[in-house]
Amino acid sequence: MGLTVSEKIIREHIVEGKPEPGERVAIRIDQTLTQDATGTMAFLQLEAMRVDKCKTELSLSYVDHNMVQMGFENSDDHRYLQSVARKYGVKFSRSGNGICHQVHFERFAVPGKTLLGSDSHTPTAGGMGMFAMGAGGLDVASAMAGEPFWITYPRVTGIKLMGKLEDFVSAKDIILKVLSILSTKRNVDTVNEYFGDGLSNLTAQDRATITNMGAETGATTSIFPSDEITREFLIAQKRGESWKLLTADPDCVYDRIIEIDLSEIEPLVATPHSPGNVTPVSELAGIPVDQVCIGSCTNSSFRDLAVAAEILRGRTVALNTSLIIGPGSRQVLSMIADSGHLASLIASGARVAEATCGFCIGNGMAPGTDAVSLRTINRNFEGRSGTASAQVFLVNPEVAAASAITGEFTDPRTLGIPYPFISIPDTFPVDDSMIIDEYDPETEPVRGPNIGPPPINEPLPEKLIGTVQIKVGDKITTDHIMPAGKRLIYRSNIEKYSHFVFEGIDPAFPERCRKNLTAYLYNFIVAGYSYGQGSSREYAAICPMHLGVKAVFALSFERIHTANLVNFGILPLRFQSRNDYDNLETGHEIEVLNPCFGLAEGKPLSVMDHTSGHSFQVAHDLSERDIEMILAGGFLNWFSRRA
Ligand code: MIC
Ligand code: SF4
Repeated sequence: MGLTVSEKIIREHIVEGKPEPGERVAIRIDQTLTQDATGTMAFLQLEAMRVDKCKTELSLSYVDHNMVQMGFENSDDHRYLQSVARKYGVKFSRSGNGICHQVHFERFAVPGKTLLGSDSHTPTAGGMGMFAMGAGGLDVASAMAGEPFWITYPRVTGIKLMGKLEDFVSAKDIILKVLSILSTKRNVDTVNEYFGDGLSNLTAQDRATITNMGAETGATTSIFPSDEITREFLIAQKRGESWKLLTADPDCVYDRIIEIDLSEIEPLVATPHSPGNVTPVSELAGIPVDQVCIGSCTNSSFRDLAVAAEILRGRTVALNTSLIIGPGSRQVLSMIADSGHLASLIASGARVAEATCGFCIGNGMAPGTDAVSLRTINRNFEGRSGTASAQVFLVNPEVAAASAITGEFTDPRTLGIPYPFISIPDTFPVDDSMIIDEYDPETEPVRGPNIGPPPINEPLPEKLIGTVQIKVGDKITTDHIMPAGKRLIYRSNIEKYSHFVFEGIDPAFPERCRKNLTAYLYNFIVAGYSYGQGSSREYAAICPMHLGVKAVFALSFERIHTANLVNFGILPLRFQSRNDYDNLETGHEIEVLNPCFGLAEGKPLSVMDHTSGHSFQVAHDLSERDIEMILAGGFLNWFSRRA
């Protein structure tokens, strides 16, 4: 039987386990990437692992998230990251060089290789046939230390694209269409793999937009084959030698096939507050728009900004609308400058931001109260923009530009202008001078006062008794658990950051947890389906751990967050019936009976609810290795014991 692209890469990298869907397998990681908001913790953890050198073929440390620098904290983190990169022989992409995923795609991604990144949009590199996954910082640190990465051998969803997109419809609409079919739930341990004749009409960057935002489905990754179009892109980046042909075998078997006729897609929009709420733009036409943001790792390539510039050429941004442009990389910025597109954006009244995540992570450009903000980014979780009451809609660059002109939701096909033709150059201006490549094991990392030691948990206690401190519903994202935006400065300071756990839902949560700990009681979280969607930020596990949370009870969990919980010694436990979820309320005092013994036996665990008198069982999907880790109190304890 033939193999899919995903299976080919996994099988080539497998070091342990059976290559069968549902089985746990360990794979070799060729490349890693980290970014500054998750990287400081990842490198502190790498230091704690006491290795002498980074063991991957290539590891990159990017500075792109925490760029606001209102105090010393972010700059200190960047200085630490630069020095620690030199200590371990990791390449360092300086601030200003661009967003990690865009720069990695341009300069380092390689078809057929594996990439692990401490950012959930690492699958961007899947646009050129790389098996690229997001993970918590600790997993990326352990890959840098030479450890393989454990995944569940995935089921592969084949997404067949046929035909060609109409004018003013672009790659963003394809992934929105996919999200409207797959939704943001129940895709854990699957891979979205693209095939079909429609691929010949999609550039490498179009494909990267699709694999980038595929993260919102919750799949392990998304991937395209590596073909002639990939080769042309790599040649244009002066990296032709990195190319190899990589396609699925004609007789490969997908777990499920979704067929999409590209010519039938119209401009789409994801409405608040989930990337999965997809509807045609035409249905919202006329709604006033206060802000338009074009950029982020999803839609900030040369084509995306050039098409927006051409739609805006000779026109002015509407009176009550603010337009912000965020180029994806220094390469993109220099290209739009050289081609004159930047001048037309500036002339239209756009505010041009630096090549960073910026507004996408709520770092500046927060919309006004109740404002409508149209963004080309990948996530519209409530409050992520920095304004709790803002309504954020996700659209393609064409819709964004058209709406910036009219000041209201506009289907760009109604503007009455021809679709601008953007020719992609045969060669891109390559300049890697902002990437530092040094190795000196004697380097002493520079630590500012905000940088604390990596937090360590205690082994799992024999007696697990405590209080349910919060009960939440379905699709709770890691943005809900650990807010970013103005709280980002505390990423290196767990004691401070942990004051903001569940800030937007229940700001008193941390205080209740702390109080309970003084009474020698532990804390628990109760959740519905798809707990831990979105960002890979391991702080959504670390900070609850710091507050004495020992278990999360949920109807289901997302992949990256489950791994993060295990890495920090928190039990991810699954309700076996909806009834049990319904019966368990905030404030209930509960006891997990014989947790250590039960886990070691590999059985479901029994829980006694002392408040209601109800008892129930919870299941888990933990491997033997996960159980060892939880019993030890997390990865770092487990790793040092093993060493
Ligand atoms: C995001 O898009 O949510 C982030 C910010 O890039 C995160 C990483 C983080 O929280 O630092 C992600 O996607 O993993
Ligand atoms: Fe940065 Fe936004 Fe991309 Fe996350 S999704 S890496 S915050 S640009």
